[in-house]
Amino acid sequence: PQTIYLKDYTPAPYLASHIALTFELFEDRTIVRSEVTYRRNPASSSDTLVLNGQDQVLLAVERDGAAFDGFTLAEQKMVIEQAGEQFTLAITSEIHPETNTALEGLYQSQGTFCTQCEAEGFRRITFFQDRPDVLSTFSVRIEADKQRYPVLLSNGNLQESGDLAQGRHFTAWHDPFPKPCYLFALVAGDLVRIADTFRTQSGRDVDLHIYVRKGDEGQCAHAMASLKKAMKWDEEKYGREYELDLFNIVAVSDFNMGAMENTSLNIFNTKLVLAHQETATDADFISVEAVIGHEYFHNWTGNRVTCRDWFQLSLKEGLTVFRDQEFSADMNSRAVQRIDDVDQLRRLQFPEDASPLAHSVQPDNFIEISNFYTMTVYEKGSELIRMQHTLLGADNYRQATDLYFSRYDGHAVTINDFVQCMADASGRDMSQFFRWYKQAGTPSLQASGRYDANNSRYTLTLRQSQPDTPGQTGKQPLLIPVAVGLLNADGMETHATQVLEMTEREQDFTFENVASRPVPSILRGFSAPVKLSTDLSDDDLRLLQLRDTDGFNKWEAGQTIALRTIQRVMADAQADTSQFIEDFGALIEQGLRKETDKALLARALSLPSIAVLSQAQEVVDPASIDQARTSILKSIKQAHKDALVRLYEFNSDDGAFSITPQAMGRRALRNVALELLTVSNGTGCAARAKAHYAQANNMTDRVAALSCLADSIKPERDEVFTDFYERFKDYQLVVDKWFALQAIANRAEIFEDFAKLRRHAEFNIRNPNRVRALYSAFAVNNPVKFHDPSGQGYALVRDAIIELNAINPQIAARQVTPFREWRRYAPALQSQMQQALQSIMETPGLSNDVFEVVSKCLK
Ligand code: B3K
Ligand code: ZN
Repeated sequence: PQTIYLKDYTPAPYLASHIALTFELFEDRTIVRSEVTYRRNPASSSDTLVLNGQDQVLLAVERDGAAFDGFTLAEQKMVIEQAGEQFTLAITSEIHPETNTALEGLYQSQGTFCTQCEAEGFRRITFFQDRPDVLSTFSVRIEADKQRYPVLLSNGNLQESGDLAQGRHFTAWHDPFPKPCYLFALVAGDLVRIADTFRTQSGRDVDLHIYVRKGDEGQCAHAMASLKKAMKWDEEKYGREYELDLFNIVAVSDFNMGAMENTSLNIFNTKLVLAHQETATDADFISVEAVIGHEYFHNWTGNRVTCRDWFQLSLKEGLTVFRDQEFSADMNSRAVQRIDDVDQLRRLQFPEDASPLAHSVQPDNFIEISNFYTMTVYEKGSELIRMQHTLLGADNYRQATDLYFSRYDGHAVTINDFVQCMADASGRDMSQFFRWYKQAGTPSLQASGRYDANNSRYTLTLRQSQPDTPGQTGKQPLLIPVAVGLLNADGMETHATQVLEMTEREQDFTFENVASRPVPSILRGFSAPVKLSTDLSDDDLRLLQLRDTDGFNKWEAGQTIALRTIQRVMADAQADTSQFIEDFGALIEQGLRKETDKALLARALSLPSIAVLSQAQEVVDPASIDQARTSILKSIKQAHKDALVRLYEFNSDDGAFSITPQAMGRRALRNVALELLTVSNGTGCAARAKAHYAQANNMTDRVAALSCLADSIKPERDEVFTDFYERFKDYQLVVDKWFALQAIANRAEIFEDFAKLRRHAEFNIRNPNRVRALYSAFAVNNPVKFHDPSGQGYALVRDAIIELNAINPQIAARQVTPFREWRRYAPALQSQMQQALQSIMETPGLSNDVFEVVSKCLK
């Protein structure tokens, strides 16, 4: 496998300002004809045209209308040397979507033809310069059987449609905005359409269509409402209007990731479109809204302004994640959104940054770009945009994005170009900030305070350090925005939030007019993606937990206290936790008051996850973390059972279902109470969870009940799981939940259960959602059993990776991530993880995708 380097970037030798495509879709083959006029690119010194092509049977090549063979075919490339100034190439090839299990390029999902071209799927459709800096307008003609495929869609506007001989028909599409081929899309199927319209700020009406399989049309209202909210939000917050007349969303069941922002024809995983209270949880509703927003926002950040090369992926992804997070914060609760986003960053990105797969947000090299759609590029990338927003302030940030859009609409640019807009609009020098894009690893930030009573002065000393990561040592200090406020001993805020700009390795910041020893609230809103450690005492943290004005830090203080408590118990099972348990009781009492923010309290009443706790361990042993964590949960239940019952009852359903943030908060709080009440897995617990399930009028409560029963060995477990399956077996997304909820069971029977699930008639290794429901749920959310000392957990994931390698390399490579931190585990686990990786490495016919991640893990 070949490594590709950012430093080797050169402009495309040829421009391709327009491409005309014709698709003839049949059951056993698809014929694709492309016609492109190539013109030498003045920015390039080369006259060798290199077209990428993969898994195609080449049928014919014509140059300027005559048969042509002046090319060589090598390694998925067609090369034409000394190709000339300007000429037209027409290429016809045969492809096989009906046997395409990689789900890249053109493929079929349950009888619907659909495409996925990002990053490099277009080369499986026709020979073309498959790189994001080649921008073309597209005309597309699609021909197919009319009865089987009444709906034929592509990007842009419908130009023409009509009937053909032999029961076939066609549509013709034109997309007037030049785009890279990774944004091309085609859909052909028998789908139903939900229609609505949106009037833009300038008064144009845009048709909005969502296409789903028959029977799913009742689950689209939330997606449609979310789309309209997103369109309005982008006008208000970024001044961005949608400029085509049509916006289509198509939902398909077989999809490698969440969704794809193809111009005016977004293709989605059904999981991120369909939502109804009976079948979708509150978390599902939230993610549908977020991802509908995310893909829509790409219209400007990604499509109208796109990436020069794939090293710039975070240009569109980091920025668009930031945009969707802010959209969600505006639509729901800002503090809750921030807590959930940071929690996700810590659970999933921090470990990546601490692993052999650590890479910078703008990577320097890759083997397979699909492996770089990572939490680092997306979520850390979003944190980098957020810091720029913090440093510039909202007004300058908006000026900078306006500048970015006006400067680069219709261009393929770099992250550097984006950051330069931040610099130009604000007059700030962003060069030190740019190091965030180039240095991998999560920085550590240490804070210690000194109070000088004589001068009423408080000095905060901050120290930063950057860990070494593969290929990177001796890193430079970063520009870190540290948002700090001060509280006095009574919990009053005496100094409002101030953003300290740290630029040195170690730096003092002084606060004047501090009348008494303060308690600092540091890194408010998680103003930078760092690991913070402070010299705050448990009492200081308790004060912050109760009185901080910053919702995020209030939660964070509680989490830090919990972390310290769990660590004490891990060090000594007899450690005194009485203070913690008592304080926890006071928190529970808060839930009995009407005015309490229930969503925030639900999060305050949740202990840090094993994934987060693992990061604080020198040598990770999930079983011992789980033991300590569970023993504290049991003590909480013992001490506060009555209060928890009251909390559960006080927050019981008030009748009509709704998805307002308040209603979601109430359900979350009640389900946290349920979880605490059922932690001991006894007879009473099972009965309580079963009753909760039986009374549920929505999926959130049903899933909560099932997850409380998952570890149980009581008969109620099977009763409820069986009922759930029977009730929802026609809903694929709910069957996914049924698989996942069993895969996360931390109980002795898990390996027999797992084997049964793997053989279940409804398990299908070709369907990525099902693979994620069974294998990712197990490996990521069942850390105790994945890391079972017997090695059975590792073995079953290893076998799946080997099997998937030949079916769907992208999905196979994803399944490797739970192994990446193998060196951090206790020796007995470590060597078994290493062996699993090694045996994957020895698999014949290893894909580039899997090769890259496994070889990097072992290095
Ligand atoms: N841009 C796509 C991701 C494509 C992944 C390709 N392997 C979805 C998104 O981030 O919006
Ligand atoms: Zn995206």
